[in-house]
Amino acid sequence: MFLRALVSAAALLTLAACNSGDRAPAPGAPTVQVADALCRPTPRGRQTTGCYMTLTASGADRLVSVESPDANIVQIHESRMESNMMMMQQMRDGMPLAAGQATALAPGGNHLMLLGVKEPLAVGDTVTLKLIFATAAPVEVTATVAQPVASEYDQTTAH
Ligand SMILES: [Cu+2]
Repeated sequence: MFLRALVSAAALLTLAACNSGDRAPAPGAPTVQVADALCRPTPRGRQTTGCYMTLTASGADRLVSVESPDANIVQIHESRMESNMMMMQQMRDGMPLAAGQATALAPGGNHLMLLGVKEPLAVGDTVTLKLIFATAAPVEVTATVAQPVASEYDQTTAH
């Protein structure tokens, strides 16, 4: 009787250890879907470029930070008009994501900024981006290097 209790206690411990090592999200845990990830080619002689995509979170969340093996730093930027000039600045608290609603990172709006790109990026290359959220599990995406659909904004700035 005593031995049996010991054995089942050991089995429970093993199970607990397995569960804590397993990082799969619990059923019903929030997730973020990423679509149409794209980075611009790096302008000649520059190590900076912009990346765009569409994020849809299952529950209210926040894109907190982004990492890439292909750039030293990735920042989340917002664009705004100031005295007729398109200015951009880092969103230090990240970018909020409303539940079930597609949020675009797009030319002329919010975007990801790669700083210190390690190898020049040409059309057809890919960039690996790891998106880190406040609640959802991180998502790794492979962005294609391509020119985004032309917009007015494209004529005045590199991103
Ligand atoms: Cu920027």
